[in-house]
Amino acid sequence: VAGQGILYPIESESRAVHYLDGIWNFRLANESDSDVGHREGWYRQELRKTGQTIQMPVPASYNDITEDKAVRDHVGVVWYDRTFYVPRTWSSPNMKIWLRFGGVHYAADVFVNGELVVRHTGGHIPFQSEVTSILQYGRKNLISVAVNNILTHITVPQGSLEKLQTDSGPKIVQYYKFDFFNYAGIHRSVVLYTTPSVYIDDISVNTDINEDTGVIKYNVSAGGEPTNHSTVSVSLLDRDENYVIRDVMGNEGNLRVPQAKLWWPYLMDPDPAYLYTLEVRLSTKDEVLEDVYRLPVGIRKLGWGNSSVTINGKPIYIRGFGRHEDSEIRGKGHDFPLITRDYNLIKWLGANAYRTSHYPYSEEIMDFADREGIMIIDECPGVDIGSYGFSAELLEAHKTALTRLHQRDKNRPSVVMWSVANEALTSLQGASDYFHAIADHMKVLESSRPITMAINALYDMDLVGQFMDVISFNRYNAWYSNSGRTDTITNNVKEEAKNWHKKYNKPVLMTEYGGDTIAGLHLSPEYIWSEEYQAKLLSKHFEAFDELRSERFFIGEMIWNFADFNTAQTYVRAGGNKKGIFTRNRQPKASALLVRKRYWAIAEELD
Ligand code: GCB
Repeated sequence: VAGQGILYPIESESRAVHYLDGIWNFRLANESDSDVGHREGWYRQELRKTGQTIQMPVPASYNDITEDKAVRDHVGVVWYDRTFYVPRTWSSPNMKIWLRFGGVHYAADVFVNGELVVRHTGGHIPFQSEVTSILQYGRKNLISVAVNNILTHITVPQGSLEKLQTDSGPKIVQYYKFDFFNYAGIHRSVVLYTTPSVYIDDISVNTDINEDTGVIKYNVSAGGEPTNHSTVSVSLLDRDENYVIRDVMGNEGNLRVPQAKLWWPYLMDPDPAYLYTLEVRLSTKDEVLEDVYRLPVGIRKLGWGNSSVTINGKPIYIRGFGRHEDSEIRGKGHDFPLITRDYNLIKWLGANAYRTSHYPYSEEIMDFADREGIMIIDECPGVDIGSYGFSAELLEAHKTALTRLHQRDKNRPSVVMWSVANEALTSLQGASDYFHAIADHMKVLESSRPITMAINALYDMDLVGQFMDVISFNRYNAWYSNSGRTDTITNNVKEEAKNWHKKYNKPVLMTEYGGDTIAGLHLSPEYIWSEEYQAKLLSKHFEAFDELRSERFFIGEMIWNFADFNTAQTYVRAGGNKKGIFTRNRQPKASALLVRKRYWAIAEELD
């Protein structure tokens, strides 16, 4: 449907991109009167004229930038603004200008030159608005953004607002059950970009393999006012930019690529992550410019059954972890040096996969996965769903979150599974109908990837595994249960995996296990919170996995977590969650070396 696309803003001969990242002005709205800025019209003029502002980087979470607890722990609305210029040359009846946000947590109201241009809810997904008629060309423009971090019983994820009696009177506090800090702000890039007035709104690709021929099924939709005279043509280029297929007409069809180079995960092939480029052209017979968009395409085929998930016909064995978008100072803000180092560490470990626990990660992070051959279990923000009840409104919000995630990531070869939730309360009454509806929704959106969900209910209590294609389970043996008793791990893990398989007859994956570890704390014989303990805890799991690997249904292992990360303040967290095999600053703990040895050994054996 036209107007639904959210293609990544790329430059081309028909498109210019202008980043609005940098230092913006910033102001908190009063916690006890969150509406004050809206009511008083703070967006009608520069924020500094309505009160005192401070400088705030974009992209970044605002929480850890200052020395002020009121900023870190703020509940409700904050305001950002900046001014910018738009070149006079952008003013043309043949051009449209778009304002696009990669992600703002949690809800955003965006104003340009005092006019509301878009409202969006859902902290991890891009949104945009056409602003052609609102901009002032060759003159100064003002952009103002009100960001609200409040989570309720019907947001995804859920949270709860409660009143706390403090020494200075009652205060509203945000509570949530999930185990990561509710960072907020303009987390990803803000861009202005141009398209011709009739433009490529969306592209969908789906790939298949027929012997050694790759098949790319594509669909292009146009936006603006496409007339009968507008035509779509597509071409395919190989990695060296040679045309493989040229100028096929039509907005949908199948491209056949003889002797196709397939997209393989990291290490399953000496030349993993092969990407073609689909070059899409939309032209009209009028004066309007031709639009050109280039989309990377990996040709691969997924399959799944009762005991395996396959890629290009070969069963996959997942070796990876759960992660977070999290780092010092910037919180959940996008940062190229950080994500580049993360991928270097992932490859250094010999890992081949991770889960985007517990929300969609930035598009830039996903691009790396496509280019490096890292398989992604793409998780929607449905973490701890049901903690504050299941309701019809929640279900709608959850479906919307899945629709948008799918819309954004549907073309990515790296995405090998959708995860519809993490640790929902799946043994509660109500969970069954709820997740039946969620699974149906996902299957309508798409049927070419398996769906899963990270479950922590006990296998005999769970009500929803029946709706999934792959059973993922999280379990903290010798941490939350039997702390200190690493001698209970191996058997428990083996038994549990087998029981899940017995119950549902589906492939089984362990998506979380681990223990908190303070880097530099050494206690021997191993004792909880020490580096020695983490290494022992992981190695006891490895013993279970090695035995399970001979059982065909067990398809992978994921450590919790890749790196330490920040959480809400509680007495079970020492400066955040410390279950990383890397510190928050991405330096290895002893366990990282152990994992590296294991993942490379498995790669050599299986890939
Ligand atoms: C879990 C959650 C994850 C937590 C982890 C922990 O089960 O899925 O979000 O961080 O446990 O460390 O407690």
